[in-house]
Amino acid sequence: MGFKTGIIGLPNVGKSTLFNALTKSKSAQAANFPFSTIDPNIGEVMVPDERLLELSKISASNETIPTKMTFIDIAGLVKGASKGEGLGNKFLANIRECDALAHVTRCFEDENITHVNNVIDPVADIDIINTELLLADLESVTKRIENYKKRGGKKNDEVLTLAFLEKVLELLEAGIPVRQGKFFDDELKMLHLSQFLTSKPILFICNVDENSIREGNEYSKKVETLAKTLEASSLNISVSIEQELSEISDENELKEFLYEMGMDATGLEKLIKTGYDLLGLCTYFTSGPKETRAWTITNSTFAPEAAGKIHTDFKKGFIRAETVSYSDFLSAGGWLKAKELGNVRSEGKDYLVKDGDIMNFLFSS
Ligand SMILES: Nc1nc2c(ncn2[C@@H]2O[C@H](COP(=O)(O)OP(=O)(O)OP(=O)(O)O)[C@@H](O)[C@H]2O)c(=O)[nH]1
Ligand SMILES: [Mg+2]
Repeated sequence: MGFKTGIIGLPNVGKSTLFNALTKSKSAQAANFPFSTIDPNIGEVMVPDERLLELSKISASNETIPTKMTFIDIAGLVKGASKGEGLGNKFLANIRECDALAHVTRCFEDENITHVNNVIDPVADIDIINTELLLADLESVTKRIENYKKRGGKKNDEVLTLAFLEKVLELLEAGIPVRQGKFFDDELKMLHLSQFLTSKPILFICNVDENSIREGNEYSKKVETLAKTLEASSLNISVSIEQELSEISDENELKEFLYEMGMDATGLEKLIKTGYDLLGLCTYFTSGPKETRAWTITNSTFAPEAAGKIHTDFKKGFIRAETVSYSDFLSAGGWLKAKELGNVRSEGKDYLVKDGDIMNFLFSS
């Protein structure tokens, strides 16, 4: 499974409708009552990338395979969830499995669509959810500290872990999400393993009405300001526009529709782009007559690790990688000419793969 982005938010704000539009499916029930989602809906979305199609054309590939991103539509959360209110803990466990969170906020007015708190106030809504995530982390870190103290371990790593957990506790008690803490390298490793809910990268999605898609509205502007103070990003998406877009399969028709709405990209494209930036992800390619394929890696991935995305044998038996940049590959018109021009480099295991690189891994089996 690819990188997992969890769609979270208050009940009835449009999470499942967005999920259906993104995954071009009707698999999630979307309905005008709170808690219509109970079990999470999981769907994969192909990551659109124009470079992939260009490469495939050049290599005359039989197959073109995009990389994918996974979205998880999670049940709505209400005040008291960390204490089991609403769908409580079940919901929190679903969030724990995600790599990043897309927090949908209601920034549209429509008196026919119920708001659980009866007033449109996305800043207050965000505060409710952030508080619940914070309380859930607080509970889990307190439990872990108690366990460590009970065991009374004196080994170096146990002492370090306890110190780390106490640092996390201090942050949370001050109402600061773990994501905003400053950690040293050795603490970052522990942080990665700890899976705190407030340490996950977060993106606020302002679900605005159709007329506000270009400029946003008074609600989305407030969310934007708040996101900055929380060191997070925000994105305006009109879920109802996305719903309409998802039903258009013809490329030209889609472009025309976007043009008419004054949009330069679909919400899905914007969401994926922001998601990649947020998670520090990039894409490399493999390209030949059999297939052209995109692979997702994190920035600062060494060549053997990147090779391991394709197959563990590629990583184990890694010898070296032939590498050419996207623009060189394009201007040369393929592997052969790029080699002739001296644009194909031979890189070893210390090479950090760059976004857009076309890679050919040499390995021993
Ligand atoms: N007017 C308007 N209605 C919307 C929009 N997005 C969703 N809705 C409606 O809001 C209601 C709730 O949408 P859902 O997608 O089920 O909401 P949810 O966040 O998944 O709700 P839960 O699963 O209960 O937490 C549905 O009736 C949708 O049609 C929107 O952009 N504009
Ligand atoms: Mg739902």
